[in-house]
Amino acid sequence: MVFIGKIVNAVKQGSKRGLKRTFIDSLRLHVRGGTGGNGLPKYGGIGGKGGDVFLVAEKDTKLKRVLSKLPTKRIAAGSGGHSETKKLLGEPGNDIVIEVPVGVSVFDEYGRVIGDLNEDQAKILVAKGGPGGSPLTQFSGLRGEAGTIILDLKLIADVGLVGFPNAGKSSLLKAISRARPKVASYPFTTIEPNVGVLEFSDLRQITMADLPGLIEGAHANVGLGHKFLKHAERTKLILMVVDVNGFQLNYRHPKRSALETVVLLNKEMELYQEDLLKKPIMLAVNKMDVPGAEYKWKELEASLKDFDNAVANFPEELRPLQAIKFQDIMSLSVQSCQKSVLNLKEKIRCVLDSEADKATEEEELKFRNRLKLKMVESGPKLS
Ligand SMILES: Nc1nc2c(ncn2[C@@H]2O[C@H](COP(=O)(O)OP(=O)(O)OP(=O)(O)O)[C@@H](O)[C@H]2O)c(=O)[nH]1
Ligand SMILES: [Mg+2]
Repeated sequence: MVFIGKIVNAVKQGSKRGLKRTFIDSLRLHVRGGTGGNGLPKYGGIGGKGGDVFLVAEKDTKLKRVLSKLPTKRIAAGSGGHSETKKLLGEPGNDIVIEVPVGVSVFDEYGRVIGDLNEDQAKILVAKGGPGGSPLTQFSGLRGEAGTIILDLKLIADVGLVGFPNAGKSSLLKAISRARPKVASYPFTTIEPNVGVLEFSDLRQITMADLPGLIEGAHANVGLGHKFLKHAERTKLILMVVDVNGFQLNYRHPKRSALETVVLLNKEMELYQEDLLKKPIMLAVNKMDVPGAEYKWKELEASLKDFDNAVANFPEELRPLQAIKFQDIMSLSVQSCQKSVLNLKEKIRCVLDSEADKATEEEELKFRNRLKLKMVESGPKLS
């Protein structure tokens, strides 16, 4: 109990830095393209172009490694060579290629998107080198582009686990994949996301990200805040995990029933980004092995059948504007019922497969409509 108190205090008192030290998911860099080399007016020589700065996505790297590889956060590509009598065309400046993890979005300092690096080896230009001196520039080489860029890493996983602390999210990932996240009986055990792979007998693989626990008030940066919810943005399915016994952070906080935790998670997700609620969301109610769980589950199940109504009866400050429409709701015991875990694994696959089918149908429909339109415009005229 004393330990829980310490953790909670550490989190509350803003010494979160200590907890989050190991995981970097955002990085600010200053990039500058090289200056173009000067031309040689006497002989019409053209200066070399300044080098460019690129980012390239690399499967196995981490933002932390990017930082440790760079000598400084100010990166400048090489300048172009000047035009010389012996070499009228100046040498181009050296490019710089920075390897970043797959899943990085790049923004400029005003928050405008420069590009997304969602696939291995995807490459974007972040600072163009200046042109070499030529008659257009009175033979002086021009400066390259320069500016601050922000790299923001969002994990790419098919499924994102969202829940209050201690609900058993990491235990589930451990039981369902080969990942070995830390599991413990105090809140905020997971302080950085982990990704595991669910393997099926037909070699199909589904990735699942275990995210740090959310608590009520996360939108106001309570606990670890909303920070990690951004990783749920790119998942195809959100799996909400709740403890059938509910949750209480400590004696100073209200005890929340399982239904209340579902509603509060609904609200926190909505406050983070309404669009998250448009994704397919499944609910897994865990710890069914504890005494009295069956009764609590029956009660919860009844309320979830008419979730809109259950939400409407909540006080305004806890109530989300929009109640989640769950794709599937199930109870399980990660710790003592392997069968329930396997059942969940299959259901996850079913939901993802039916989502993929829906997307394919939509694509086909769009394609057929485009084809029809073309036929009307340029096909044979039928009277
Ligand atoms: N009785 C019971 N305990 C469980 C079950 N699943 C997990 N636990 C226990 O619940 C505690 C919390 O489990 P975690 O997997 O660390 O929970 P979490 O949701 O990842 O927690 P945070 O990382 O703090 O957000 C651990 O002591 C687990 O052993 C279950 O099915 N039944
Ligand atoms: Mg955990």
